Amino acid sequence: MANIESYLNEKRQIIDKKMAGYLVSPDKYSEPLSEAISYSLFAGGKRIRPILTLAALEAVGGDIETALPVASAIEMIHTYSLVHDDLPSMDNDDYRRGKLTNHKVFGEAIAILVGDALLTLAFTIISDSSINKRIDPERSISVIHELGYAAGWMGMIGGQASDIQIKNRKIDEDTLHYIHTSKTGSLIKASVRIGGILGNAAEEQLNDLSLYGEKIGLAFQIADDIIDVEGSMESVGKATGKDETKEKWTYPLLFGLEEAKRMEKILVKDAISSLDRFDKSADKLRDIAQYIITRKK
Ligand code: GRG
Repeated sequence: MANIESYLNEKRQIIDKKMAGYLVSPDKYSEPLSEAISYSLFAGGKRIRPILTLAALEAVGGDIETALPVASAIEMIHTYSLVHDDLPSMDNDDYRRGKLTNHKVFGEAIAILVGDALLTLAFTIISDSSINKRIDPERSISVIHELGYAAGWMGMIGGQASDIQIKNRKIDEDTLHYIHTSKTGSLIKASVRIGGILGNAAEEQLNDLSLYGEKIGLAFQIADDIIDVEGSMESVGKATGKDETKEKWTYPLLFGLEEAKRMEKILVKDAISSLDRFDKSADKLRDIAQYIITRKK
């Protein structure tokens, strides 16, 4: 756990460099949009999802160079979701990652297009065989399927839609569990699984990674809810205390802050236990699980 920050920093820089290489404007006409895309993509995100892909790949003994394009694409999908989530018709946020949100700077129409461009660019990168020379086509199709499923109606979009639809209504634990595991958990779980898939994981290993991904995915959103209660605009880089004012149901609101903290700890413990069959090669995954609930933003 001691050196997880330096591992995260090192991997963050590698991913940022890789992503920058994909953001070259095809022509002068598309330059204004690429400025808006870069604004959000390089606004200082933690890169936790692509790092999970790399760490899962390491756990099964793969070479991280193979996974960098796919990991970059995963971060693009995540950034798209944040840009759209901040829109006036969604969460209506003015700040994200410590900066004005995309639509506040470039306008709503451009922010929608930034999200669309990032989502489609992600799949363009993953399906480009000249970029992914070391990944066989069948494996690429598996990755595309994993991501389409996790980021779409069956995952992130489904959860986001429910989250919006139940606003201002009290919900039960099962519904909240569905929203958190879909809206946030699906992409996190897919990020881990994709690392395993790219590293040619055995079925048993992939099952263990799936369980790990599921547990940390939920823990991640509970931690996010807790940070919303305890953090400040300065420390988090976005408005805090919003969940309660909008009567959006969260774990701290439904169970109380202390119980939510107990639950995230249990999830992390279970996540780490699901890696029992792995040796030291999964230590980074174990450390990331702890980091997820100790982070301050
Ligand atoms: C398609 C119109 C349209 C909208 C999509 C899918 C969606 C809107 C939003 C996704 C839901 C969402 C934003 C979930 C919250 C997940 C979450 C905790 C985000 C913050 O992730 P971090 O902490 O952020 O990893 P950084 O900034 O570090 O990348």
